[in-house]
Amino acid sequence: MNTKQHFRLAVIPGDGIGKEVIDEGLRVINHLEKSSNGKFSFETDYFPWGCEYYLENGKMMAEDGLEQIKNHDAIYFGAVGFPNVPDHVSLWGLRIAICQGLDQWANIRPVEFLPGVESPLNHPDRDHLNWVLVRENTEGEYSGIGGRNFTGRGPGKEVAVQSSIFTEEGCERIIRHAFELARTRKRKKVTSVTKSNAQQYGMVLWDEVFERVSKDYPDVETDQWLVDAMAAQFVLHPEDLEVVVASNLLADILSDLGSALAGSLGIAASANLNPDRKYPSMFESVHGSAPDIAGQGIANPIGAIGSAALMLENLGLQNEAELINKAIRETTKEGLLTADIGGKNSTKEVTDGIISHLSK
Ligand code: GGG
Repeated sequence: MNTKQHFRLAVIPGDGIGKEVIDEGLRVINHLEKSSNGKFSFETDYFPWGCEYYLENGKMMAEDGLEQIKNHDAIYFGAVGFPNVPDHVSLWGLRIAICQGLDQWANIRPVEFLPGVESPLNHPDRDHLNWVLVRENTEGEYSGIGGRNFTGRGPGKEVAVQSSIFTEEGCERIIRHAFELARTRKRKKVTSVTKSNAQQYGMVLWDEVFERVSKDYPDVETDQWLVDAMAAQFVLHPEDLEVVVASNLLADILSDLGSALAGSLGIAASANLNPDRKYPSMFESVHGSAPDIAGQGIANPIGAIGSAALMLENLGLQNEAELINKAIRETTKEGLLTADIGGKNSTKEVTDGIISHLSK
């Protein structure tokens, strides 16, 4: 438990609706801080990194950006990407640069079904479903190793190579993290997902590590799936899911599927953890910058506010994190909803609703 009561946050609003939803999360944090009677306080340092910064400076973040944020207690991140910069440039230049540079190797993405939120999932126990994706966050398919056009075979014959890296240490630490997380949950179950019938080196190594590590956790139920079958399982038998651990790319895809089943990407929160606590962890909603709705005041703030709750929990403020999560559920239950989840409310109205429930 962190006993420090004054926290320095590095705030990176980023692009598009990232800027809008981060303001809402900070409003919630400010409210809790004011009501805490001095129990805890926050100091925020803003970093204007993102696509606008790129267009002015030729890079997504400052040259010494990691140095500037690495001594903060946590990083609160909006979203990255805008149509004026290629997506792979913006993603690698900011979000992945931070996750890899600060060794945030565990990306935790809970899938929550909220009361009053319509879901495409027709399931008798829908309101009680919840599971969590544990995403390996620094290697795998995101190794960044590869190249294009190196054969010199001429127009129309370009070749691209994209390599994945699976290290035994990298697999082991994320798989252990999933098992430890499962031990804190009701059902105590870990599902490992790969595509090891086709990816015969890295993902076979992953499977072997999973089988070895699982022997240290005899109290935790396990199963292993191929990702294609797991995608169907998400839709057909989500009640069988508890903690789902997978590689960088596979868990990214499955977490979008999970949040879409829960109603919208707009409600999905996430934490990029450095569990070793050598560097700060980073908290961000799962959704992207949504340029199509940016600036209209209609973005769903719940993903960012839920991410703020994960951040407070990580800083040792468990009660406040629970208060936020409860307030989110009460707000959706009473029908205060943005358009992505079938409502007509604005970003600010939903946050106001959440803040009003914090005080009740
Ligand atoms: N807040 C999340 C965000 O900005 N996501 C951008 C994105 O495209 N992420 C892809 C990934 O995490 O692999």
